[in-house]
Amino acid sequence: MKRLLSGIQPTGVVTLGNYLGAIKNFVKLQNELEDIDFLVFIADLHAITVPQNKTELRKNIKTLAALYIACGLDPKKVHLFVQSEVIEHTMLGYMLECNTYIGELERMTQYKDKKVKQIEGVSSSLLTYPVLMAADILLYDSDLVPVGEDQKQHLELTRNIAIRFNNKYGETFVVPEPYIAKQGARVMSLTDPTKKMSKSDPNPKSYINLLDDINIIKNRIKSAVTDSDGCVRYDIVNKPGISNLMTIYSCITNKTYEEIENQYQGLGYQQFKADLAEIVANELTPIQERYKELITSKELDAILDEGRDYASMLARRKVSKVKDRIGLGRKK
Ligand code: ATP
Ligand code: LTN
Repeated sequence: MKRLLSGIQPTGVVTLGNYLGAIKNFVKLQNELEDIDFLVFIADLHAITVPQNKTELRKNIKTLAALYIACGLDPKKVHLFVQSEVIEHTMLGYMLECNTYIGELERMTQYKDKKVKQIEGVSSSLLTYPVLMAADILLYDSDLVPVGEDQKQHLELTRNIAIRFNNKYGETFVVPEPYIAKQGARVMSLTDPTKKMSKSDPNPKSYINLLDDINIIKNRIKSAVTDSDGCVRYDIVNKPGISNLMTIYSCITNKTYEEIENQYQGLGYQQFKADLAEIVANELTPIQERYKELITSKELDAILDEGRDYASMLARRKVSKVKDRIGLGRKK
């Protein structure tokens, strides 16, 4: 049996980028892979590496949990939980920090990017963020970690930490593999297709919030930045805007770029965008409906309780083993 694990931070809204790059792939893996144990969590401890508003954070945790299920994660197949409810994440994080060098952390691109955006100073947890992420993964002996391309460097570090620990203390951790879906790994901004679509972008027109009004979503697609040559052709270098929209089209319909190009030959961008707006709307409408049912139901809490209990059971066992390897506490 293979174990899969992934997490998303409950910061701000959930975008079409998060959906196509992460959540939709989780659903696909859940449905296609056999004999797997799949854990998905809401990375609230990661979220507080940068300042968060207390009320917003609480709301975002619940919203993300409901959205995961609304997007198709099946609680019978996946254990869904909130990271901070399994305290072993921080315990293992600390033990791994003792085996990670500051130089390795200072090299992380995400740290360098986020560091310069901080107004109130840079928290030490922003630097140690990837070690907590390594702990999330190694705690459960995860074999496969489905993430977007931007997380590849963190996965590489996780592998290095695991190998280093195993060499020093004896075989303790499974060395995980990243699983990066070929398509949807990088959905770009609708206003600047050379930048990734990001929920922290100050311009809301640059992204699609999964829970936005459907008409707003359609308009965002219709007004997305493209070039002026009017030919629906995939060319990421010279036509990044239309190529990005084709990626979205292809991810939802499973049509290849070639099929899309043939379908829209001579038809121009207006028709293509109008169709894509409908395709995205049809994908998101049932998700929004299910979300509305879930967010007020008791079902959601029951799902998160089950996930927490299952994850805690695995995590407790692992931490006890790691402490023993290091020589912490008293011998049992
Ligand atoms: P921010 O942009 O504020 O850094 P984010 O939107 O990248 O946040 P995360 O919580 O860091 O959100 O990412 C959640 C998951 O969604 C990750 O697996 C990430 O790789 C994926 N993801 C995020 N943005 C995109 C995107 N534009 N295209 C594809 N996948 C994405
Ligand atoms: N760092 C990731 C979220 C994340 C994660 C993880 C993903 C935290 N812990 C463990 C996979 C496995 C992000 O920012 N997208």
